[in-house]
Amino acid sequence: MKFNPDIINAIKTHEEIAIVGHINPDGDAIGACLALALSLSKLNKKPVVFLEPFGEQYDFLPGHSYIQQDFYESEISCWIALDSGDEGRVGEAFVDYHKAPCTINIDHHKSNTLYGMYNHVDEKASSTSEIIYNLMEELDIELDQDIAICLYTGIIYDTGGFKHSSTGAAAHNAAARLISYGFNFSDIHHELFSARTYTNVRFLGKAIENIEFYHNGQVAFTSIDLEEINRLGGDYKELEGIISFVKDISGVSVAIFLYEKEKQDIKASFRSDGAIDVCKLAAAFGGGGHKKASGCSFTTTMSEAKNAIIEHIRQELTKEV
Ligand SMILES: [Mn+2]
Repeated sequence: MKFNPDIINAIKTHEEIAIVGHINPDGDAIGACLALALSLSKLNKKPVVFLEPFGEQYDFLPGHSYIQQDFYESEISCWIALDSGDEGRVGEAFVDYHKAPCTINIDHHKSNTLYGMYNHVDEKASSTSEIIYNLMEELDIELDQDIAICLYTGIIYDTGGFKHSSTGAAAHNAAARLISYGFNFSDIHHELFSARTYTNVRFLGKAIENIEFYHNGQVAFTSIDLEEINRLGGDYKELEGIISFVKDISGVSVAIFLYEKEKQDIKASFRSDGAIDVCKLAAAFGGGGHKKASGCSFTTTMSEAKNAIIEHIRQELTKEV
């Protein structure tokens, strides 16, 4: 999908550019933000990346020096939001984003609300990193090893290592070119998909112990509350990967994972094999994502959030019969 020339012009004309990824950033958001910052600096621009803190597994990514946490009252006139489906996903940085005279929104989520002045939402792309790869081509920016590492990381994160249905020929073609820059892609796959901290394994054990099945085992629900997180001695950033483990159980069509970030601040993730559209499920509670992977937040207790979700799924499943 071609970029609107207005987006290309905006990027070319602004010197200082703020790049923001979604809250609780994942591999695609981090990879896309850092790749874009590295590319813009090759055009002699001054990029700044706003990202919330993220897990140590991404320490190997180049471009960390562009990251700033403090964005308030930023005077930067051109803002680019990446991989963020709506204003809420941009998080607190939206205050400054919204004030800027030029706002660009680049994403691949179908549920994107087109909140930017210029919007480039390519739902056929596997990841925002794949879109940034295309953007670099349109901006005539030469790839290098550092950029390739960031983009490759984003693409494999969102495609689950080229196995999700979102993976297209374009993702493989981009990856083929990226690995020609000669980095250790096996290490990146390991870092993203297999390496686990001991705390993460303990969280996983707890989550598995907590699983409850509904609808003849088609729906698997699990959760970890704040007390359990504190007792196991870690924090919520080490909860990655639990949802896909639950989804992998034979016979499970829909997996639900809830954790309590703080009291009355519940984060929910959903995975589906397509039997129900979890993007719609998340949207019913103010969230978003994709048909097979999505998420949302609740400002309720864990059991209220759980009951609301289970009831919604019950209605969806009985509707289809
Ligand atoms: Mn993404």
